[in-house]
Amino acid sequence: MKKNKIALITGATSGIGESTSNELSDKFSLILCGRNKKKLYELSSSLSKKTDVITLEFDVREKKDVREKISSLSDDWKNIDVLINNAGNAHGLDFIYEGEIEDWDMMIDTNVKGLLYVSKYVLDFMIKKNSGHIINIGSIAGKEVYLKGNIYCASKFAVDAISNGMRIDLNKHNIKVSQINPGLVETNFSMVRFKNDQKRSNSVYSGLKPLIGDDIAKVISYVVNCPENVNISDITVLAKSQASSTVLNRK
Ligand code: NDP
Ligand code: 8X3
Repeated sequence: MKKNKIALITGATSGIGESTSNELSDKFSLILCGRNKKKLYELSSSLSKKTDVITLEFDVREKKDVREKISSLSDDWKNIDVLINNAGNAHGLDFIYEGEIEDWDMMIDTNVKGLLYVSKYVLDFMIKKNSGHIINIGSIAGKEVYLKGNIYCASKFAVDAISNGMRIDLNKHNIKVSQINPGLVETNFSMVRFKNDQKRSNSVYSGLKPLIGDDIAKVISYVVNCPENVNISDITVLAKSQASSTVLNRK
């Protein structure tokens, strides 16, 4: 291995996950996970100039696939130091009485259950070696509920509870758990939420300077590179123009 630490990143194929993959390539060997085979190939080709990279292609909702892919890692690669649970999205922005059940399933299955499946199999390795660091990507939506945010907020509130629960249960196993809660970050997030409606997606960020994936990647890099005795347990990161989920200083 070119680098002596290993990070596994879910949702590495876009937005925050892609930026984080780039940012961590200086100090980590990388296990990049995603569903988009072409994008995984492109990322791995470019980053393998800087570090050792392998890719795992799976949908985090498919527990059998998650188990098979993670347990297929060679012993060297099972030695994961950092897990970044980033894969996730919002689907829809509707009053709860108008929401689509398929959107609800997608958010709960991906943001909550997917995060749990990946964590379960990676934790098997971390517990054995009595060390590790889990970074869960929460959201300001997991701290405040906003109009029509209902199920997306619920999924991120669940992540918040899971992060706290993990930190408590993993304490005796010498495993750090950190949660990073971004506010508005301009990625593919709104295009997914609004089902490729470019105009609606643009309106989320109009008149303000939102965060970008690289901003969050730098925070993640800081958190994972803290001294061994330091754990940043929970951090909310907002654009300067954002004061809360709904208070935004738009020009
Ligand atoms: P993007 O849409 O740009 O990236 C989402 C990533 O998650 C993609 O790589 C996507 O892969 C992957 N993903 C989604 N569903 C699955 C799945 N079922 N199985 C495997 N991978 C999946 O959005 P962001 O980068 O913004 O989002 C990353 C995380 O940050 C999410 O957890 C999101 O909730 C959180 N977040 C985002 C904020 C924002 O404003 N952008 C703010 C706060 C939190 P694919 O392309 O294959 O779908
Ligand atoms: C993404 C931020 O405010 O769109 O988690 O829910 S928000």
